[in-house]
Amino acid sequence: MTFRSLAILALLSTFSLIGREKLNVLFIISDDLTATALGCYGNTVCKTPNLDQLANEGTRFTRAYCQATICGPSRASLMFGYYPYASKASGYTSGRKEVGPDKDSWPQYFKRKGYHTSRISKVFHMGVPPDITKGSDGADDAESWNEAYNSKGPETKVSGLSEQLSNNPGGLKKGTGSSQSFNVVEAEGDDLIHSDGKTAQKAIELLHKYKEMEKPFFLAVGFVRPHVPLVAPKKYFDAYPLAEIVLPPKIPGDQNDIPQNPANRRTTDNYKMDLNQQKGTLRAYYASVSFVDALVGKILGALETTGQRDNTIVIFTSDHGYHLGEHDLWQKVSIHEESARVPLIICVPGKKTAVCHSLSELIDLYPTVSQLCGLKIPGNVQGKDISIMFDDPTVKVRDAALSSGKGRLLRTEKWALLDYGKKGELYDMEKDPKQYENLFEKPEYAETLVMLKEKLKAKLNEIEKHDLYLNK
Ligand SMILES: [Ca+2]
Repeated sequence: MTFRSLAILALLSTFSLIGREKLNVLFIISDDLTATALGCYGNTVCKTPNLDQLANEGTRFTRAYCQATICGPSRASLMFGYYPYASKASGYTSGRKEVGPDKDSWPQYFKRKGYHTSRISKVFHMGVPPDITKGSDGADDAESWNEAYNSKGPETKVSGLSEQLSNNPGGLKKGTGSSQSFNVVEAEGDDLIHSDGKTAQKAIELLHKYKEMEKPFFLAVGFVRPHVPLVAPKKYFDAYPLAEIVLPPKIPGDQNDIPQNPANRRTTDNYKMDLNQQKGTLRAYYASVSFVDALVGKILGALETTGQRDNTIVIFTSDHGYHLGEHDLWQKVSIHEESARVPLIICVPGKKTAVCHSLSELIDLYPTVSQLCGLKIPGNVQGKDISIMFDDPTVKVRDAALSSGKGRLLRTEKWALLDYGKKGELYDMEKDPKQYENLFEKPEYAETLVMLKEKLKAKLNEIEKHDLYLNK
């Protein structure tokens, strides 16, 4: 071999190293999954061994918050890096038309920086179940991906034991239609009949393919469970006998100091659910969560067997939380803790395992993962780089987290202010982490309330002033 060909060979291997030296990103997002349902977040009934294992290997964030307690705006926010207030993205949108064609989404930015980006199923917003039964793109952003796949599934049209566990599915006020009722199917057959089963299978196929690829990958995998309808293979239901299901405690008068407004109307009373229906809903939700957990396990297994675990950042989260009967509330939209807090587990190669109690927001993912992958953080994104927390989980980057639904949540370490304009809720999260005693109208907390309202106002002003079209 001549000196020249040796030099070319060395140059080529350097180039291929540049590609593979960058960490890959495996981003897994579940739909409507509350942290309280996971074993690693303290649930003693719901079985989530694979996610518990991931938490043991990575950093588990205990105070991570979504920016909106509804699918569409939450996903638009985390995927484009803007608060819902700034982008005005709400409803059935990816966020693209609101932020404009010249802004990169999180994966699009990685794509422009040399990553191969791919999507499987619901990452940007999709209607569940309509977009799933059609196998359509939903409100996807095509510019973000090199390749994208939808996972068509039968949802409630599958054979199996079918039940409707809310007696008044369409009877709530506007905005809570039948797609949000508790339809349950204990499905016959295996995982692969379902949309999520197909999603995991496609993810495994791509991980095998990417093993040989020059470029690093950004693979986004979206599961649609435990979003309703609560359809999953029967074997996951069998793990939860109805008699073993325990509802959250029912405290007399618990609903009395919660303002009646659109944020808080998804109640047991409004859904007209008896005790067995409430337990049945919880059981079906747990079955759906265990289904997702098993599929996550399969994907992580493929990451391991293809030898890519050590050079891939793994992220697991959800678009928002969910109520499972706390305060007799169900579903999302509420800005109480169970609905606004999200599970967030991030496993970064080479970093120690940790539990991080510092406040963080889903909008922080875009800048943080950019930083971890050695990419300059775009100046226009509104989240914060929290990558330092992987070296020291006690570091605090934020003094408050902000979320929104039909109202706004300002969450500091000690306080939760749920602001609905004139009315509101105030909780001392150190003394009352389950949010039973609303202090909003108590005179002795008037000063605290003023302090928190000013903090919220300052935060919102800061977001409004942040010009979307500067600093790119
Ligand atoms: Ca959702």
